[in-house]
Amino acid sequence: MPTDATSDFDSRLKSVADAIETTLDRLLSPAALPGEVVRPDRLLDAMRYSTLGGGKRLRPFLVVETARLFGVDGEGPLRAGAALEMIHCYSLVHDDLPAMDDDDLRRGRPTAHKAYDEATAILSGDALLTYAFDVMAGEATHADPAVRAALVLGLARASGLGGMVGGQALDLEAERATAPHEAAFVMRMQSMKTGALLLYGVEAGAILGQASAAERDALKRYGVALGAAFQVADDILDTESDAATLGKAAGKDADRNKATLVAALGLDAAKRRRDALAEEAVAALDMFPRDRA
Ligand code: GRG
Repeated sequence: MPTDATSDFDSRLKSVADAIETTLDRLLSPAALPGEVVRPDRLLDAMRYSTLGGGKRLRPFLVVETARLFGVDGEGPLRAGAALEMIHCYSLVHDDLPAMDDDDLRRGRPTAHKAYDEATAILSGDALLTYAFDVMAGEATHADPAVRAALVLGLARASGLGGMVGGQALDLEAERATAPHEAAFVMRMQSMKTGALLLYGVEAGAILGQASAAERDALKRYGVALGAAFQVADDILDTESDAATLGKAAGKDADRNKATLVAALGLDAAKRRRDALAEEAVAALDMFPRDRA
């Protein structure tokens, strides 16, 4: 039986996801391109394929709900959330490629390189990455250019060398190593690979809301703990679903030296770590009104 708090959370998540779907659909329509260019229809189609109609939209949810804490809503947070989701979707498209995870399915449908072809999948990821910055820097995201510059800088840092892409590179390198991975390394790598974009969702909302230094500090502690909890939870789900299927899905990953907290600590300790991180995240929000945070 859902409690009032969980059903309220679920209905907010659904309403933000719907608004983000509409925003992405509009931003990725042919009308968004300047009239003088020859429209690369197949590329645009592949970008829409990988972006629309799926996903929990958790990162945009963090942008929209954090901005809302400061009374900011409407077009700005939706554009910032959509830009962040474009980066997330590009990372999934590239992560699924044969050179990386070589996956056939994503969000219950064929992956982009299966539905189109490898070159189109690579280019659609590239175009989503660059278009995200176009959207974030646009005047409709915020009237103040200093706010837009802070949003763009934060997004670049979260998604690049010191964030998601760097974390992915460390993860691939770690898999090639033969020694088991220390929990501290796994946490640092995952804070870059997955945590950076989740944390940035919260930070973008705080930038749009022009939060105080103390508020940003609390939100950062929340975002760091949430990102870590999310990744441990994902590792736990992976382990449990591999154990349940015990065959095809597990077979593909069976001989990989995966850098996960489940591998470093064991399943029970990983579950305790996940629960402690979730509590830490909630406690970091103490200074905000409980009903909205
Ligand atoms: C290839 C540049 C590059 C980066 C890849 C984030 C990442 C780095 C790869 C994604 C692969 C993956 C499974 C990462 C673990 C984190 C995770 C569970 C991502 C999926 O995020 P969700 O659950 O997905 O928010 P939806 O589909 O709901 O958006």
